Parts: sequence; structure tokens; C-alpha cells
Amino acid sequence: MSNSVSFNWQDLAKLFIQDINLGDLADDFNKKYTEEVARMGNVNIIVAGRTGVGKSSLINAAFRENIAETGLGNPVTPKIQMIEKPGVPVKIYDTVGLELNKDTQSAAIRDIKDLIAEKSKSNDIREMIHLVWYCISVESERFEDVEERFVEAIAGSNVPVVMVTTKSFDKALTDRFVSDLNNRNLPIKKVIPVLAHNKLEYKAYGVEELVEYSVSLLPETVKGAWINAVKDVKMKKNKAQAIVTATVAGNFAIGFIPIPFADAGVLAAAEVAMLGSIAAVYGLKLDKNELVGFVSALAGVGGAAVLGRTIVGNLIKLIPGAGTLVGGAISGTTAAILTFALGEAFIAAMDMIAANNINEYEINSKEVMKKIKNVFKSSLKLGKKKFKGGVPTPDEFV
Ligand SMILES: Nc1nc2c(ncn2[C@@H]2O[C@H](COP(=O)(O)OP(=O)(O)OP(=O)(O)O)[C@@H](O)[C@H]2O)c(=O)[nH]1
Ligand SMILES: [Mg+2]
Repeated sequence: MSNSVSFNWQDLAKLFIQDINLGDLADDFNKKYTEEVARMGNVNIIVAGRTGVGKSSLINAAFRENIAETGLGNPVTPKIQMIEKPGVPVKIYDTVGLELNKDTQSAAIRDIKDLIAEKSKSNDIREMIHLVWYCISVESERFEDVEERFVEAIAGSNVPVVMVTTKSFDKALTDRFVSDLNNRNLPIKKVIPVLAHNKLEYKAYGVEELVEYSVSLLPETVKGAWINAVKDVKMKKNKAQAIVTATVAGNFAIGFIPIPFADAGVLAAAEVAMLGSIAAVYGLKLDKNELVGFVSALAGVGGAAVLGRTIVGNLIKLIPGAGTLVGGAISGTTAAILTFALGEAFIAAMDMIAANNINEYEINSKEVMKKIKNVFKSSLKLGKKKFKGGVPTPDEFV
């Protein structure tokens, strides 16, 4: 009756999963996930500072999975512990119980310098120490000569040092402390005040800034590992959206065959790879059921739906440009819209799981499902507007 173009998003979504070979989908997804994670390697950071300043609290606030509590700690020296956890691509060298006084300072400095030197022998940049967070508490500490020597000695090893003022509760006190540190011309990159977790009326802050600033100091090769290992969902989302953008552009560049609708709507390799890469950014490895659950959610049905070809006919009417369907191919613009919406919906799911610490097995929860469907629906509309004038080529994205 009406000529207005509107998406029947459920029908579109069903196209994704018609006759889908679920086993292959999960295998391809996992393969991409594993490849991406392996490529990231590890990022290695030293978190140093006197005992009780709040290093463990900071580590737990910055990295996924409460790593300081639940990770495995291996003593490297009596005062340096390396913490790691399978699936989280970071090695944290934590100075534990370090009473930094005249007697211990030279030993502590030597141990840290030795550690940095030892790791820098490797030819693989991913094995080296990439960053030091030197923690000093606003609450109870004063910056003393002994700390200055410590920072200078570390900086002498050519690893970037960020000074973190911890327990930065009181604003006036923190401001004074930070400006005092800034006035000392220390060989550090920046002073960043942090309150790792709330205390009474004081709200936690600063961890995000620290984590986001830190990535700028890392070698390119390990930035992906950092983005995976930290909690910061904003960084992950940016990276994931860049993956969607690149996939969309790639699809369009290839031309007209991203999703072979006529062959029954199997997710194309590029889309599955996109999902695998996004999951790797979040460090959320989904199993077959979870993945199928996600894809099924988009269709609003359980399992694989079998739909007649009529839907393809309807689709052509619904999407401007889809009329170019020839021998199972769809237009680049249509593919771009679908890929974009699929990517955004998956990111929304990953975001919810990461931000709320929902166990990944709950991707199938009602709450997540509802959100995914809404994002998919609104992203189809957004995509339609966004790609009206065509899709930029990969070169146009940075
Ligand atoms: N409320 C609040 N408490 C903090 C914060 N940072 C540290 N604390 C508290 O300070 C105490 C010491 O913090 P830790 O994180 O264990 O300190 P640490 O530097 O790891 O100490 P060592 O492992 O002994 O070297 C704990 O009781 C923490 O709860 C913070 O940002 N907010
Ligand atoms: Mg500790």
C-alpha cells in the first residue's frame, strides 16, 4: 500500500541464519579469535611503589578479571612478583611489600633494572618491559629523595614511567601533591592522580585516564594486548568499531558478494571473521552455543530457520539498491548495512558482558538479547542513512 521503505529487521536477520552450518560458523569464529589473540602477544608492565600504597587495588581496577586477586603470582625476586592469568594478555610485575628505606632501596632498584635489562635481551618486542607505573600515595606518603632516586633509576632504563598518585581522595591535597611532583622535573611521562575504588563520599576516578594515556606509550605491536587486558570498555568499543568499519569497507570494496543470500543466508567469511576479531578485543571467547544464541537472537527464533526465497524478493523491495541482486549477490550498500548492524549488535552484547561483568555464558540472557535486537534494529536504520551515498573505501579510514 505504502511505498515507504522500512526494514523488516526480523526477516533480514533470519537471512543470516538460514541453513547455516553452525559447526563451521563456530569453528571459523574460534579460529579467528585464536589467531587474533596469538597475534597480540603480551604487554608487560611493572607496577612499583612502597608497600600499602594501593598497587594491588590499582591493578584490579585497571585490568580484567581481578587479576591481582585471582591471577597466578610467581616470585621473580623476593620483592617482585609476576602476576598473570590465562586468557588475559598481560604480565604484571608487582613490587610486593616493598619497604623503601635506605637499606632496601639499592637492592630494589637493582632488581628492577635487572628485570628490565633481562627482558630487553629478547629480539621479540612483545617480551620486553613496556611500561612502569610508579605509585605513590597522596594520603600518607611524601615524595622523598629515596623515591626520586628510584624513579630516576628506572627511567634510566629507557622504559616510560607514569607516576600514579594513589589514594587521591582529597582534591586540594591531591592538586598540591601533583603540582609538586610536576615541578620537580622528574624523568617521567606524566603524573596521573587515581582513586582506584570509592571511599565513603569519594568516588573512584583516574583509572580510565591512566589506562588510556598508557596505551599511547606502548609499542604498536602490543597495543592490541593492552586493549584486551584492561577493563576500559570505551577503548575496546573504539577498537571494535574500527574493525566493523574496516569490514564494511572491505565488503564494499570486494563488490557485491558479502552475503550469499540466494545460497541461503550463510554468514560470509568476512562477517564471521569480524565477530571473531571483535570478541578478541574484549577477550570474550564464546562457544558454539553462545555464538548461535547471538545469531539466533537477531532472527528472533531458536536455531536455524529455513526461509523461502520469497524473503529475498521482499528484501529487494525493502532495501534501496538491493535490486541489483544478481545470481546470489547483493549490492555493496546492502551488505554494508547488514554487516554494520551485525557488528554493532555484537559490540553491544560484548559491551554489556564486559561492563557488567556478566559471565560470557549469559550472552543468551533475556537482558542481553533484548539489547542486541534493539541495537541491530536501530543500526539497520542508521546504516541505511550512513551508507546512502555509498561506502567509503578502506583507504578513507584510518
Ligand atoms: N578506598 C580505597 N582504598 C584503597 C585504594 N587504594 C588502596 N586502598 C586500600 O589501601 C590498602 C592497601 O592497598 P593495596 O592495594 O593492598 O596496596 P599494595 O600497594 O598492593 O600493598 P603491597 O602489596 O603490600 O605492596 C588496602 O586496604 C586498600 O583497600 C583506593 O583507591 N580506595
Ligand atoms: Mg599488593
